[in-house]
Amino acid sequence: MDAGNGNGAAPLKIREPVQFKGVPGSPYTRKMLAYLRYRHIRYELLIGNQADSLNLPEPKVNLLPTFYLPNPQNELEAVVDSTPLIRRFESDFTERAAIPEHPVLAFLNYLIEDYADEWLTKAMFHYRWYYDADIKMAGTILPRWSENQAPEEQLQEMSRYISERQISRLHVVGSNDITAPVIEESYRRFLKIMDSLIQRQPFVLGDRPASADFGIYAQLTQLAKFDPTPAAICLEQAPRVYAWTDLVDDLSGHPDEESDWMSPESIGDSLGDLLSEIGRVYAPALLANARALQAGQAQMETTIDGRPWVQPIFPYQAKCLQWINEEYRKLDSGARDQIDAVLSGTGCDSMIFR
Ligand SMILES: N[C@@H](CCC(=O)N[C@@H](CS)C(=O)NCC(=O)O)C(=O)O
Repeated sequence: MDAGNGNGAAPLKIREPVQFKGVPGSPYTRKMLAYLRYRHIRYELLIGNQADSLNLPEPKVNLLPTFYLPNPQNELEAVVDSTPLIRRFESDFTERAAIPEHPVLAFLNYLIEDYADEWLTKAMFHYRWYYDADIKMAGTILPRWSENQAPEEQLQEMSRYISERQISRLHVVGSNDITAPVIEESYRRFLKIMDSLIQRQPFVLGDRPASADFGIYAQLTQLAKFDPTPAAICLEQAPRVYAWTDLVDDLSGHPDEESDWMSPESIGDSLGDLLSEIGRVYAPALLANARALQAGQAQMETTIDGRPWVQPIFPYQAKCLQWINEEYRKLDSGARDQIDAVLSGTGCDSMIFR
């Protein structure tokens, strides 16, 4: 009945071309596009309302990008969330892997990808909807990405609607007048760290790109390339990062030698500063969020980088903390010891529950 899939437990292998819905202003759409290009996986991107006429299923949570993939019954199902999606692609397509086999590198890749997806995106959303020049830019262009032929009046109405809605949601990611300096200084430190990292090696984990690169790139497609305030900062302070974002866009011609992953011995020197930045800002945010959720509070109040941080709790990010720990528990004791040594003193060690 279901193409020989027996008890129907496992989803069927992904078929090409893989269809998904997305827009250029969605960092996670860009993450998946660049990932698929590097992996040589054929895709069809359904932009804006192109998916509407295709009678495709709806996801449980409406997020972009939305992928349409076979379920165990060989029916198309709508699937969201780039991080697990990438793991599913990695298991169905083996050439040009974007997750290293070495367990220590794979764990660090997971952690850095998660930081990019969940923390760097705060800077992206903050800059876009906090400053007038950025609000004007996003308000003007976002509606045109999905309805470019609509009458001007309708576009202006959409622009007002989107801007008001997103500005009213700034607090959801923790952007407010109290946290703005924490977010902005963290963005500037990240740029500096990334600029010197990619001067030493082209990608986070060596000479070939990993999913962490696609996660970082995703936020930079907006921060460095679209929103005027953070783009000017990037151009001024980290031109190498500005250029890197263009390069990661299409790595279809980049070689994929197994020996191109960095050696685990050089992790401390290469990634120490980035891990310390993650430990400085993202670790306390995840921990305070999990504590507040557990205590049944609606809001978390903590100190990040020596300054107050207030934000409504974010149940998804409590899961992020659990998933980081699941990744850690998958490791054997030798790999755990290596991770412990690398994370020691970075602040990231506080995220691991032993
Ligand atoms: N964790 C998800 C996040 C996806 C996400 O948040 N997408 C945004 C657009 S970039 C979205 O669809 N937000 C819903 C909305 O704006 O209503 C992933 O990695 O794919």
